[in-house]
Amino acid sequence: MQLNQRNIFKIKKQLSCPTYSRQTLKTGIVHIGIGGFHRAHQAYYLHQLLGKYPKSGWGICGVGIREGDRTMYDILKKQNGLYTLIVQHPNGTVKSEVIGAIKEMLLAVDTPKKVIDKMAHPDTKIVSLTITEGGYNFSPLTGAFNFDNADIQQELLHPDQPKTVFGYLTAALRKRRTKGIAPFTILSCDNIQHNGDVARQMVLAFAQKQDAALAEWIAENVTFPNTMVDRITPVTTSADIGYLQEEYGLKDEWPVVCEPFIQWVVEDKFVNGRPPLEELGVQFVPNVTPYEKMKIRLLNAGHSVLGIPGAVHGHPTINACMEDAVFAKFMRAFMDKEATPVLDAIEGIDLEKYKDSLEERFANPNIKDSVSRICSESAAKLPKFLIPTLQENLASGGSIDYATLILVAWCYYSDKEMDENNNPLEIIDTQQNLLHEAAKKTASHPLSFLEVSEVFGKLIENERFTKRYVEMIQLIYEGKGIRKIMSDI
Ligand code: CS2
Repeated sequence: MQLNQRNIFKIKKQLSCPTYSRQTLKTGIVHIGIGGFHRAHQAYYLHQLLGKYPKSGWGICGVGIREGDRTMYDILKKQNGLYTLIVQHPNGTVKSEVIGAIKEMLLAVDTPKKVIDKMAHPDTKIVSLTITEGGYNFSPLTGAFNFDNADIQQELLHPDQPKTVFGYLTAALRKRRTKGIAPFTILSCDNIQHNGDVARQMVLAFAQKQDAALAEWIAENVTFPNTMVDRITPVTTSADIGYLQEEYGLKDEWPVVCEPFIQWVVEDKFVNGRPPLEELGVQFVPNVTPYEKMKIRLLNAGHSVLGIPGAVHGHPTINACMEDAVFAKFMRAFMDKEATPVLDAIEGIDLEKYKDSLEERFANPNIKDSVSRICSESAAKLPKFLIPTLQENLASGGSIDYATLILVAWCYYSDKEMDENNNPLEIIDTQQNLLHEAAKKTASHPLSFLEVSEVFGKLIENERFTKRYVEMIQLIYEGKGIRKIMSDI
C-alpha cells in the first residue's frame, strides 16, 4: 500500500496517522531544506501541535532550493507530504507514526516564482532553515559573507532570479515590503553557534549589496531568533524502507529514523506570531547561547571525535565506536578535559549528567548512525564544532591532545581516502578535492593539511599546536594505528 492521503483511512488501522484535516491546513511556515533532520524534529513538533490545534494554521510548506532536492521533492509530492517517522529506542522498542505537518512541497529550481510568492504570502509567518553548516556562506577566517560565490554574484545582478537562500529571502521580503505585508521571522535551525545572529548578519550583508533600503527595512523589521535543535537522525537506509513494508505492508519511499530524545531551545522573538510550542516541551528562553554552545561543543563535536577516527579504524557506525572501550573512553576524555573547561555554566543544567546522557544516546544500538554521515561535510562542521575548543584551549594553556589527534586523523582520512584495512572510505565533502590535495603532501611537508586556511584559520601559526600535530602525524604515518595512538594519550 502506497503511503498517500487517499490511503490514510486504511493505514490508520495499523499506524498512528494525522488526526487533523490536511486539506484545509494553512501553511504558516515555509521551511527551506526538507531533509531527515527537519522531518524528525520541527515537522514532528508541528504535527503534534496540529493534533492539539487542528485549525491553528501552522502547517509547513517545504522548499527545496537545489537540484539535489529533487528526489525528496518527487517522493514527498507523490506521498502528499506524508512520511513515516520510525523512532528507535535503545531497548529495541520501535514506534512508528505517519507525520502530516508538511502540507505541500515546492522545488525552487523548477518554480522560482511560486517559491517567492509563497514566502511573500500573508499566511507565511515564519521562514525556517536547515541549510547545513556550510549554507551560511561565510568565511571561517574573517566571518564575512562570501561574495565570490558565483550564484551569489548572479543573483545580486538579477534580484528577480534568485539562486540561493539569500536571494529567495530578500526577494520575498522585498515583495512583502512593497505590498505592505508584515515581515516573517527567519528561524535558523542549523548547528551553528548564534545561528540566528549569523543568519541575520549574512542576510543583511547580502541585502546591503543588493538594495540598501531593503537591508535597512530588514534590519528594523525582521527578527532572527537563535535556536538550539537536537535529535539524532541517521541517514535512511533500504532496511528502514523494507521494515515498513514487512511490518505494515506500507510503501514509504523516504521514511525518517530517529532516536527518542528531542530538544528545541528557542529565543522568544518572533515578529509575526509563533506556534505555542511550549505546550509540547519546547523551551523558550531569553538567551540560547549557552545551550547552543553546550550542544555543539559536546554532542556535535563528540560525534566527530568518534566518527573521524572511527572511519579511519574501520568502525561503521557511532554505536560501534561506543562499543569499543578505547573510543568511548577517548570521547569522554575529550569532553571532560578539553570541551568542558571552556564551556560556560548553564543554570539548571548539570554538565556531567548531560555528558552521561550523550554517551547513552551515542551508544543506542538501534540508531546505527553511520560514521560517513558524521564525517560528511567535516570542512564545514569542524570549524564550528571542534576548532573553537582547540583555539580556546590554546589561549588558556589547556589540554589540546584530543582535538589535535582528531585533526591528524582527518588529515590521514583525507589523504588516503581508505581506512586502515585498505577499504575505501565513503567521503562526502564539497571540499574533498581541496582537502585531499593538501593532505597528500603530508609525507614530505607535515603541516600541509593545515594550510587550508578556509578551514583551519591561523592554527598553523601556533607553535604549541603544530609541534603536537607533527608528533601525532608521524605516529599515524608510521603505521602505529589510530586506535593505539588514542589509547596511549
Ligand atoms: C551530527 C548532527 O552532523 C553531525 O555531525 O553531529 O547531525 C547531530 O546528529 C544532530 O545535530 C543531533 O541533533
